[in-house]
Amino acid sequence: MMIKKYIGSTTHEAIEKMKRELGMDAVILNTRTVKQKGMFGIFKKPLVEITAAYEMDNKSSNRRSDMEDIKKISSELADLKGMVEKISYNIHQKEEKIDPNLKEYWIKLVENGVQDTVATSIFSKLSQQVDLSIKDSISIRNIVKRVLVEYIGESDPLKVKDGGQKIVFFVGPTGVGKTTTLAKIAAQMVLRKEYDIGLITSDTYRIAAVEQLRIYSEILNIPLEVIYNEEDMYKALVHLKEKDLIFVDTTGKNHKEVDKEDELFKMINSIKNKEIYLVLSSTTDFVTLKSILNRYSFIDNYKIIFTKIDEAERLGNILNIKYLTNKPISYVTTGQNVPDDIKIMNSDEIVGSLLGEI
Ligand SMILES: Nc1nc2c(ncn2[C@@H]2O[C@H](COP(=O)(O)OP(=O)(O)OP(=O)(O)O)[C@@H](O)[C@H]2O)c(=O)[nH]1
Ligand SMILES: [Mg+2]
Repeated sequence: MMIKKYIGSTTHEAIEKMKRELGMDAVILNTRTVKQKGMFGIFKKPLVEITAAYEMDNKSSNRRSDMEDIKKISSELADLKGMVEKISYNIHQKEEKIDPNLKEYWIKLVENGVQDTVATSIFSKLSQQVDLSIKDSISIRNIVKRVLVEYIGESDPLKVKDGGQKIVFFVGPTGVGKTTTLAKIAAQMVLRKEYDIGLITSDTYRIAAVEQLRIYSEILNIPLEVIYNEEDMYKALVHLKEKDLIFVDTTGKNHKEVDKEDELFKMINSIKNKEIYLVLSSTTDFVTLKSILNRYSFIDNYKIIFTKIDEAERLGNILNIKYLTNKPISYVTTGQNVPDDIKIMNSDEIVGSLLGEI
């Protein structure tokens, strides 16, 4: 702290001088009157002297801005506290409505990313239908598992009727793993010599996309047709007419730009004996997934593949999305390796993970 004195003919004048030099942060320690110097000083009006204390290097203004920051942070903390209390109050209220026998399962599901509305709806129905109060805890656990497995449903993976042909489209958002997943399924079928397979790619948006599939077609020794428009598609189908399965890779699309009038969807629509896989990443949040599903809702018959479950923290979205769409979830993919990192969706395993058993 530094000390400085100011003299003025009035207190006001002395303070003004001090403020001009030291700003608003100086503190007045003392005020006193002093006689003017000189021979006739004795006859003159006395002057006012103030003693001011101040901090060097604007420390005091820093301190003030620190104080402001602290005030801001504590008001934000208070807001956050309010929000957390509101959320936990809401969750608590929602929990309250759950049959006490099911509460621990409800909490597990919600902790694992199942929407609380979905968990509540499933368990409300269950407790309306079954008197759980007369069941022991092991039976309740088994009932809950059976019910959840039923909600997740059958995987309904790819099959071809003897002598038939299927044209299988992989559509979905950018970068979710459409091409890799197509390659995994194709490679496994080639390795098992199960079906005779051909590939088509309409993803000519990037040269690298065609090359990616060309590499797989060469390794697997299966033909690849590159198509640029709808007419090319019909030509490619002639070239591949003897194949049991024709896999079609498509360009990843920002779901906000998906339009059913796109040439791709018109072409898909014109094809018979098809299966459409909507490929979704397990790492996408629920709100975005919901919006993707809305955008693709004009396709009536699709199945779902969930990719990248190895990267997801929680698998709740599998149940959320099944509940929302009631479409089969056929495959889950578990890593980048072709062809190994893919499994037919196993509802027992998913439920085990949702209940924290795996
Ligand atoms: N961790 C993990 N990565 C995966 C999985 N499946 C695919 N990937 C990776 O995701 C990235 C994108 O895969 P692609 O198959 O090219 O995705 P895409 O949907 O065809 O992409 P676009 O054609 O660009 O829309 C690659 O690095 C893949 O190796 C998976 O199950 N787990
Ligand atoms: Mg691709």
